[in-house]
Amino acid sequence: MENKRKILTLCCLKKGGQILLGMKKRGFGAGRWNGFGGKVKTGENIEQAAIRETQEECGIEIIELEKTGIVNFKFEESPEILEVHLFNIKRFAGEPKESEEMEPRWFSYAEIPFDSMWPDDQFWLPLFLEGKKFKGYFLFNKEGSKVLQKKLEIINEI
Ligand code: 8OG
Repeated sequence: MENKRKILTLCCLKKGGQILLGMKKRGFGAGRWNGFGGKVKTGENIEQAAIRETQEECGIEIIELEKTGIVNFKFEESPEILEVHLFNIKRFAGEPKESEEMEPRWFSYAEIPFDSMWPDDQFWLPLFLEGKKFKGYFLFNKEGSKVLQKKLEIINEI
């Protein structure tokens, strides 16, 4: 059977040795710290979706962003592939503020709460923090609590 593919965005912001994460308050991934993003809507491109979602979720206006990764996720026994385009926010305006969906907070790199994040993040987030570009594939169990298979490759260009 042909796998269905859903395109999503994920934006992360580094500043002064810290990373901004948001606690997802509702919906898919609720209770986990994550970057900002979501589904690409009809009529917008992937970058426009990334900018819109970040503004909606934490009030930050992205001025410049750079794609640094593409990661495909699949859940065991589901045909759907989530293709997540990961962006580094290079320039922005405004201050992070809480929204209905997310509660933002700055973390030093040593305090990143990996135990309360998607279980794949511990593998690729260190590469992101080092400024590397990468592509990856993660297969989760049905509940999304464990990584069953992983592929992660550093690349020069996306
Ligand atoms: O619109 P919604 O909030 O449902 O979008 C889901 C967000 O979660 C989107 O930003 C992409 C992101 N996301 C996944 N899977 C994973 C994952 O395994 N790790 C991380 N860090 N983010 C993920 O869809």
